[in-house]
Amino acid sequence: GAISTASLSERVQQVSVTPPASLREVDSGKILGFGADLAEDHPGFRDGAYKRRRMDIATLARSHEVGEPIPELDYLPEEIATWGTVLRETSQLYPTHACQEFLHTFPLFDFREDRVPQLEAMSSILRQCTGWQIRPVAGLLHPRDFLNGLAFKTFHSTQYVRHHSRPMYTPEPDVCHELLGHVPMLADPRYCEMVHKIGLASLHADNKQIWHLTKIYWYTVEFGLIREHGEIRAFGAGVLSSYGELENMRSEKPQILGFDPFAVLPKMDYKSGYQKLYYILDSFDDAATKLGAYCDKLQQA
Ligand code: TIH
Ligand code: FE2
Repeated sequence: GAISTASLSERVQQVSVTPPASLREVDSGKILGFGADLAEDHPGFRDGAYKRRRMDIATLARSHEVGEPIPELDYLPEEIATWGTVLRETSQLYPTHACQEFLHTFPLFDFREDRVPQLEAMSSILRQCTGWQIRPVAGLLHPRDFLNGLAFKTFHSTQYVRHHSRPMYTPEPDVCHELLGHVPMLADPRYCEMVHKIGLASLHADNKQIWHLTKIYWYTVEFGLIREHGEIRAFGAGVLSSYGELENMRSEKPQILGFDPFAVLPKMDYKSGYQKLYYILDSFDDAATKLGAYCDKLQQA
């Protein structure tokens, strides 16, 4: 039968995704939100000095070239104080709330309350542990580009500090979230294997599949829990970087379900506070196997 023009162009669009051949071809400039553009409900919206600072840091990220060291930032006393508070408070909960992989790698980074770690120093430790690296980004990156970065063992990271008025929870990624939530986990080889699978699958994914992979990423890398000796522990970065979220995950409030990459996953939500639903893994190996099966199916589709 004849193919209508509409369905033909749809099909052309589906197969015309040209995946990046190297990290240089992954665009780090499509920023969806945050960065220097703060919404009205952002805690820093009425703070002019904070907004200017964010603008400067965003400009620095935009000028970074692949292969160059990440520029160092002289953090201001107020930013150091915020980082110190986040580190001090979350650290109190790690021994009882964080997964064993996190507790194992955390000391490698020598985190101190009086110094915000530099992304370049963190990146070089990661390179030695797992071969992963950090690339600076101005704000929340477009999901396809962000996921594609994972295929090249690269984690796009913000460099600014959350607003000092709300250290225990922020609706956006900031350097405290990247450093405390993501960096220690990216020093664990088994965990990295799972994250790499998501990245590789994203290279050839169409837009609908990118959306599902983003949700998979969200409910594992950002808000995932793992079962350990009958206890519920956090490995998701959004949990590990937020004192409030760590408490929330152990409270009676949220629903906790077993993770399945084939299942329909609910819409992501970070604007209305703590998560109402978390997914739990039995192990990273198990998750990598399941994700492998999902990615094979993607490639055949
Ligand atoms: N809510 C996290 C925190 O306060 O550290 C940051 C985010 C994680 C994921 C989206 S925003
Ligand atoms: Fe994150």
